[in-house]
Amino acid sequence: MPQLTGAEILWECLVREGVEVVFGYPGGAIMPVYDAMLDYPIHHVLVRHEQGAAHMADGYARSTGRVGVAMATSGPGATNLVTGIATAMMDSIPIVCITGQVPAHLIGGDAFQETDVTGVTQPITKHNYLVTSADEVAEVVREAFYIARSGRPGPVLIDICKNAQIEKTDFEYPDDPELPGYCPPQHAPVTDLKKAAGLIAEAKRPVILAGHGVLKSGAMDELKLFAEKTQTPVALTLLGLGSLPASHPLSLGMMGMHGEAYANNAIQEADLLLAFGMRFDDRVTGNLRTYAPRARKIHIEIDPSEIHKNVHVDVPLVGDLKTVLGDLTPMVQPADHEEWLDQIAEWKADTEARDIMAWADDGKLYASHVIRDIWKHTEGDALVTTDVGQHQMWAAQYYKLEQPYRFLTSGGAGTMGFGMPAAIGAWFGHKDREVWALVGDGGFQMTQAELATAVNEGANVKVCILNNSYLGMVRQWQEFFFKKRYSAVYMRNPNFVKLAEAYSIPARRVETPDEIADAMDFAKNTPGPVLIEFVVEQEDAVYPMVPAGADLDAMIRRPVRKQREAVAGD
Ligand SMILES: Cc1ncc(C[n+]2csc(CCOP(=O)(O)OP(=O)(O)O)c2C)c(N)n1
Repeated sequence: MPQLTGAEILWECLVREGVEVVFGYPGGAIMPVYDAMLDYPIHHVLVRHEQGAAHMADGYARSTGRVGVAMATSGPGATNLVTGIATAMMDSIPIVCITGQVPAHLIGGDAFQETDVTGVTQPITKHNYLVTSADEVAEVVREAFYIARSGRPGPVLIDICKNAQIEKTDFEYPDDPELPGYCPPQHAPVTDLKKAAGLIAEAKRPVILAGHGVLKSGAMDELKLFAEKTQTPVALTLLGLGSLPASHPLSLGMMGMHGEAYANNAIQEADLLLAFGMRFDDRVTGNLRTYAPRARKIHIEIDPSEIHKNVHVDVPLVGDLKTVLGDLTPMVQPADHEEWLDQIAEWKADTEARDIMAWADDGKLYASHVIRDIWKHTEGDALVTTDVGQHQMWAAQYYKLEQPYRFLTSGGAGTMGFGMPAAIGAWFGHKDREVWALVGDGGFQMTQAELATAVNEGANVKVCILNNSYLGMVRQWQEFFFKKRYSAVYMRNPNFVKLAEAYSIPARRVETPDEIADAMDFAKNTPGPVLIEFVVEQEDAVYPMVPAGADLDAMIRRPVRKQREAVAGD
């Protein structure tokens, strides 16, 4: 049996786990690992801030379904990962973060750059490990990857003491992780399936709520089959977008705070909700006391701790969504629900009358128009990442997804600064595909240093800054709920085109709608990173909007065009 250092064992294990790329940043407590790295065929991406590394690993994982890997040194290096780990945790993303730690004999003594990283990350990881000797490395890495990707996926952190990286020990790669207490459920019990089939047979106004779990378990075909057989309309969560093609006649689009009004109306009027791999987040339910008051509820979910957490359900089906739907669909009868679908179509017609796309001719540059045009130019087939704020919601509304795994966005944590590094990570998984990062001027500046990473790696990422010179979503809340008293939301921004040029990134500024097409062609035809700044309407708002905590159907709606013109006097 060969004797290897703990650092070498780590890389041996990463190679065996099929890791192709690691996003990281070195420092004292992880130097033996960086030294050993030179002897292994894994590409290391040197980021400019560890937060960028975590988001890149996350973007890689979201777009490929594989485990993303981020690496950092102890203390501040590790704590810089924290936002990215929390982001991955909230959205169930499989990443493994490897951090250096001070030598085991110094732990607890406030050694230089010592932070209790397993303590800090305990609530924001699916699992974490402190490795104090080289003997533990192989088993821990094997377990970490298995835990990150299985069941409900999530981030796992491995904190490795410096002595454990240096010591030598026998290396043998464990066959299977031994985790007797960890058995993610697969099938739901037949008695529960029968109960669910009974409720489905009685329903006259059913709605499916499709969440991230559809994509996580790869249950897109099963969702479509179930929806078509039972003629049940499908509302999607932000992270569920792409799980059913937007053009499918049963798709209701996004639900929730900035969801389609007719999707929210349908939920409130439904007599049966079928929640598939979603967790009744407050942004999708609004006021829980008045949520879907007439609906019985079936919840298919792999994580038992989600059952009855926010919403009490009539029939929980705990298991893997793809497996459970595969079992359930043959047990249900075909239905047509014609009246119900006609009612929803009526609500939908009213939404279309309010659509800002009907105002495409007023000469102004709206962020939503820009996103719609990016959708057209990329034929809806690009890999799109967003940051957080108004542009994120417009992207969810107007980048109509026909395919899964194309839309990467920080949903649960709502992490500004996510979009651009996530796009770089996603590009590593899909070098053949167009990758567009749609970011706000605020969020972009949180991780803009990763422009250097994009240049160094030649990442073919098109960065679109939707610049409204405001922290737009906060401004919108101040407009709606704080009597337009704007507080700390105006942004005096740098010249983004010059900034890009400082990184040798080709860049353009777009100020009018007729410049969009040219800029898109320029971005598409220029290899490597490109930056386009769109100077958009400053005080546009995202509609509809359910005020936080309000009833789901108490939406603030965009006025229909005639009403708006009367108000504006134009
Ligand atoms: C790290 C972080 N800090 C603060 C917030 C709160 N927040 C949510 S949206 C938003 C404004 C975003 O502004 P910008 O990036 O310019 O995008 P816009 O809303 O204008 O599209 C803020 C500050 C957040 N989500 N994340």
